[in-house]
Amino acid sequence: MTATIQTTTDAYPTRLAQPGAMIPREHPTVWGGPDDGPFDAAALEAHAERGFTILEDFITPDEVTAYTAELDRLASDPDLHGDVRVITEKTSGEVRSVFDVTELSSAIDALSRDPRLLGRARQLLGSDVYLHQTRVNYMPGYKGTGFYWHSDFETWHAEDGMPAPRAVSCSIALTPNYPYNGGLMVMPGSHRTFVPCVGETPENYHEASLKEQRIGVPSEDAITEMAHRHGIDQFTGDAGSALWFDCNIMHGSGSNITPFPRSNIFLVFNSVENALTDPFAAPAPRPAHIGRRDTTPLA
Ligand code: 6CS
Ligand code: FE
Repeated sequence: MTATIQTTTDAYPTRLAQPGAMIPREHPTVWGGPDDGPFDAAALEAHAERGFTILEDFITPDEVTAYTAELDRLASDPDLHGDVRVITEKTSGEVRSVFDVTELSSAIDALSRDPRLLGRARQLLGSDVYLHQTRVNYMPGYKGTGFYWHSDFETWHAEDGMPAPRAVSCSIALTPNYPYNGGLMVMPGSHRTFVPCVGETPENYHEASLKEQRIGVPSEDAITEMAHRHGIDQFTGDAGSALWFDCNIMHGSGSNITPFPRSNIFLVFNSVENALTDPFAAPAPRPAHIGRRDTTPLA
């Protein structure tokens, strides 16, 4: 009987029993070049350096109106109440996110295939792409709670089995993102460091983590060190602006105690060459509505 040896080496070990040292990212941030899509050389260089790119007026005011109507429809659709794809706020019970939105909205499905998105995702990832995860976030006024500091890739690596940080998220603002209504904060350049987290992943952890993530978040010491090293930028912009950010950038958002809601469409593109394997640090893969496994190239 020959023992099977774990062959896939884990370049980014996390969910450790003891704190682990930060790991320099061995993979590129930008995989394509200026001839592969709408970003020019300077834009690609800036994205590789900072780990994010803000595009004003990415979609038109009419599109903002149309997608906002879609968000309202999804949040109030009685058929979706109790659906696993609908995540509610821990305290107020208001809708916080709806996952798998391209399955629930043909308009958002069409947006994900729009050349403005597909062209940029393919260029940044240097290959055909598919959607790893889609969601709409509602950060209602007064009751919207934020997301603690984290790297999306840390979760997608540990719980979904994403091998390398070759994924990029596009967050399209459907409401104005002010500095004060729960806007996303990012640490520019932090995507080039992988911050391992301490703590074993509980069974079915996503049922808790999507409301409030406690495991798979970096230590305060690590956040302090990263904040001093990189500083903190905030994604502010009008409705219709888009934030493209690397899967491993350290980010988070505060709660929203203002009357102004913060809603966005969140589309995560993964390279077809970076298909999910077994989770690197979780008992079982998360359901497909959170981490998709169909790598059919988006067209
Ligand atoms: O766990 C996830 O996949 C989700 N959690 C957060 C806080 N951001 C990324 C992603 O949508
Ligand atoms: Fe996130």
